[in-house]
Amino acid sequence: MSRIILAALAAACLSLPAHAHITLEKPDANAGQPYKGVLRVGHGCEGTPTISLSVQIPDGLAGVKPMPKAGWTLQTEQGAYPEAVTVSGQKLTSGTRRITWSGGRVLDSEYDEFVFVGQLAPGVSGALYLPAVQACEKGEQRWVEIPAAGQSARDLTYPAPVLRVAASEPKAAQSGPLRIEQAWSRATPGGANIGVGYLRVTNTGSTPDRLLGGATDVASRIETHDMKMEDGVMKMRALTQGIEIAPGATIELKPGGMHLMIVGLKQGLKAGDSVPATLRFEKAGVVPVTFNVLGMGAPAPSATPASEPEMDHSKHMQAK
Ligand SMILES: [Cu+2]
Repeated sequence: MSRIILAALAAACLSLPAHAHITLEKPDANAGQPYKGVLRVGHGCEGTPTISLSVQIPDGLAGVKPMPKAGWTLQTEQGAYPEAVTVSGQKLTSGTRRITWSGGRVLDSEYDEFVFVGQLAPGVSGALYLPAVQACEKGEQRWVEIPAAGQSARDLTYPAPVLRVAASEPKAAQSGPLRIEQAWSRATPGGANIGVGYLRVTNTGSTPDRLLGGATDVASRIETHDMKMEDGVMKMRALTQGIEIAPGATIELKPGGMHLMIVGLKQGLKAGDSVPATLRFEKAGVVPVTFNVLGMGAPAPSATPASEPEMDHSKHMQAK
């Protein structure tokens, strides 16, 4: 029994060299949001005390301010951003690109934290790396390695601290009284020439409108469709009259119900793709929209009941 626990502990230690690395306390953040970075230093270099820590600020992290530390000297390097970042209505074109805390002393047996605050640009997503250099009384450790494509940070000896940023929700498209939200699609299996489109439309006006279909460069056309039970079988049919949106109503196109059919795909849709398209309404006219492509069989981004029947696209492809 105790041998099993020891073995498990040993395995955990082997698979988690991260305890020795310089890491961010909060490795996940959201685009367009403020971020407080806490760099954690849990050891020195070869037993000698840490006397300085320098961290590079990645593109997409703007308006950075370091927190001073008693007993440490603070230095920053300023520089231009590759793209201006708007922070609370203010356009920032440059700011802190490197922070160095020096002159203090953290023993190898001690732990310390180095803190800054900043703002993540609205358009940023994915991994942001903050290469850090830890100088000690003897030597330095350069936490600057960035994993190559397909490589894990675990394979690296000195991985740079990483911040994983989740993309912000795309803003709702508003066209006159119509509000279009959460347009999404699903990855298509190889060879499929048909895809789906889902979204939510709210009519905030006082007259009804009608979604008639749409267009996109990646396919021949976009049709409005519905699902219907016929003799116990779920069947899909084209809604040739479109989909009416009554004043004040919200229509949700979702798996198992009314949906958009992206017909005649020129190439497969891959998870992570953004598909620009236009929707055509009877009154509002042509409205641009972007479909975020989720995984094959992904549920709607908003919580919808899981009991919805799946549509069968194979039949539909034969019926074209
Ligand atoms: Cu369909």
